[in-house]
Amino acid sequence: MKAVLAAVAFGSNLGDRAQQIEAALAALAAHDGVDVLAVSRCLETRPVGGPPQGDFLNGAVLLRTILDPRGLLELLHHLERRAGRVREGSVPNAPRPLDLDLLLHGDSVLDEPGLTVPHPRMHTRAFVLDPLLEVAPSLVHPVLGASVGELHAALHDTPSDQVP
Ligand code: PH2
Ligand code: MG
Ligand code: MG
Repeated sequence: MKAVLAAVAFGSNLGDRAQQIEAALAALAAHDGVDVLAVSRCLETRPVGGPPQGDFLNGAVLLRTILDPRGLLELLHHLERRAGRVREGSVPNAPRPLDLDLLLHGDSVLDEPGLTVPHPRMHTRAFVLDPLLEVAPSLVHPVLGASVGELHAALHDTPSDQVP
C-alpha cells in the first residue's frame, strides 16, 4: 500500500522498562516497510485504571509505513510477545512489560475485532497525548477532525498523570 504516517504509543511498567522499550523501538526501526521518523522522550506516569501497580514509562513514536493497519498491529503484537507479554486470560489493565498501541494510521477509520483505529481512548489520556504532542503536533484525528495539538490543548485542564 501507499506509505502513510502512523502514530504508536508505547508503555511499560514491569521489568526493565527502558530496555524493553529501547529493544522494541530498535526492532520497529529495523523492520521492512517501517521508517521511524521521531521518538518522544519517555515520561514517568502514574497508572490509570486497573489493579494497584507500578508507574509506567510512556512515550510515542511517529512512523511512515507501507504496512496496512492490520499488518502494523500484528507487528506490534509480535514485539509485545517478544518482550514477554502474555495476553490470554490476563486481567484488563494488568501490569505489562510492553504495551504498543496503534493510535492513528493515515486517514484510516476502522472498528473491527481487535482493531479500532483511531485508538478509542487516545484523546482522553495525558500519558498518550503528552508524548504524542512532541512527535506529531499537526497529525489530524480523522474522526474528531482535530490535530494532536488541539486535542492536547482540550485535555490541558484535566489533571496530568505524570509523576512530578
Ligand atoms: N495503559 C493502560 C492503562 N493505564 N496508565 C499509564 N500511566 N500508562 C499506560 O500506558 C496505561 C495506563 C492500558 O493500556
Ligand atoms: Mg495501552
Ligand atoms: Mg495495548
